[in-house]
Amino acid sequence: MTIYGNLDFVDKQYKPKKTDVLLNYIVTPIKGTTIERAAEYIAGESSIGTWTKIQTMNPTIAKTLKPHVYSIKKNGEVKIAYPEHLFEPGNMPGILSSIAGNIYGMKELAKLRLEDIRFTDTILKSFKGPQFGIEGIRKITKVKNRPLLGTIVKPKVGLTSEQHADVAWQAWTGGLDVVKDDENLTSMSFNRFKKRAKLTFAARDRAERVTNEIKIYLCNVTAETEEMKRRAKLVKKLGGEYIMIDILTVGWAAVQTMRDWCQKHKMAIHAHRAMHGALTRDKRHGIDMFAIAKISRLIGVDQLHIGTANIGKMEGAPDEVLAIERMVEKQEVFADEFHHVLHQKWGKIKPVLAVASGGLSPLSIPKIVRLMGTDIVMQFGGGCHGHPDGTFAGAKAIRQAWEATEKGISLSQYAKDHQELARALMKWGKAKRRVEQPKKKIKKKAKKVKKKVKKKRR
Ligand code: CAP
Ligand code: MG
Repeated sequence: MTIYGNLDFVDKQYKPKKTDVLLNYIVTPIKGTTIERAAEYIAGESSIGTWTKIQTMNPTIAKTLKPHVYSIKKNGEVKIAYPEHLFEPGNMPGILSSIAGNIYGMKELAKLRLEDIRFTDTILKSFKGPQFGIEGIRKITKVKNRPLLGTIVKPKVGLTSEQHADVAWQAWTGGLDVVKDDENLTSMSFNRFKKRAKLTFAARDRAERVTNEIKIYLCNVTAETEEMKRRAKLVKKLGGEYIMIDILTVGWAAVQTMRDWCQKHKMAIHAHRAMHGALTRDKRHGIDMFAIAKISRLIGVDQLHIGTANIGKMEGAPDEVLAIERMVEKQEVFADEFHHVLHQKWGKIKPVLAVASGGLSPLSIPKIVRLMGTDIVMQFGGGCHGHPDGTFAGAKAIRQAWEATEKGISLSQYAKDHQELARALMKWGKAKRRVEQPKKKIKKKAKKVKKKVKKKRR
């Protein structure tokens, strides 16, 4: 197909090189357009082509910069190999303007989803990756081999700075390691950033003295980039070890700027993914959370929200969330046709600590640990402050639910002599029991039927 003159991009015999950036797309052409034709359009528009043959094209450009569509499947899965010279190392916005830019707007495509990117060594080396990695985070928090237990101050927005600091105090002294600002809490008239940071870090310092444990405050600096630097500087001055950033609403360029700032000031980055749903929900359109997580690790966040594998309130199937967790934690990720995942070696890029958050309560802990392991941060907003006896009791219930899980004791058993957990089970277990009740009844009925059948046989 020579849409772009003699720039055929589809070449199923092409063998990708180590110096190719590989892309995995799911392509849904409009009626009347074949996948091959759609693939030609994508490869051309994301690299050196345009809608018609141009006189200014020359053979050198075509030879050195032309991408190759090397795999097309009936389900619309298209793999494209881009020579890495097409991209500016170290410039994530630039890379995305090619591989996730104009192509989304092409009329020939009904839908387009970017599933995964395989970065080359040159591109990997041009980004910092996480400053601390999982090991480094465990050194900062002195939490050796259990999940970090945290909360998000609720209501999301609305408390005064004094009230915010008090809720944080209750959570830390109740037993949680981490207190986080909510993603939409920045600096409001009733809760200015400066005052909140000062009062909450003061509460953190008191809580550390009282509990003799390291306590972490994830202070949300999300704002215009220069303002983020000013807020991060205050966090540093107040003794903070982390800054929290809503990475998608601030944008990748700002995340790169703050990653460089954090290198200089030895600060960790907690990455919230608010707005990801606009990109990730439609499984045949947008950008997969897998690719967003990969970009986040490459730029260098230290902690990243990846979902709760359907245990909490947010969408995200278990196998997808677990594939993301493996990719952010391991040094090599193997190709997985089912998840459209490309083989990726991470070289010296450190791992990211996965964050499970959203709709969790103390009752979720055994399942989360079973599914996602213990190299995670678990965060409970409503599942802490919604405890019938308040935040302090909610924090204790979360800690107790972890202790039970660690000891291999059922929550109901452990609740017999842990009042706060008992009260959490009362509140959130009922909903669960209501749902589960019919199943138990079915089991009882099945047993009765079995007994009857046995009797008859005698
Ligand atoms: C959780 C949360 C987090 C979500 C984000 C919220 O609160 O603070 O932002 O976890 O979702 O605002 O919903 P709850 P994800 O514990 O009260 O649900 O982690 O999937 O990005
Ligand atoms: Mg939130």
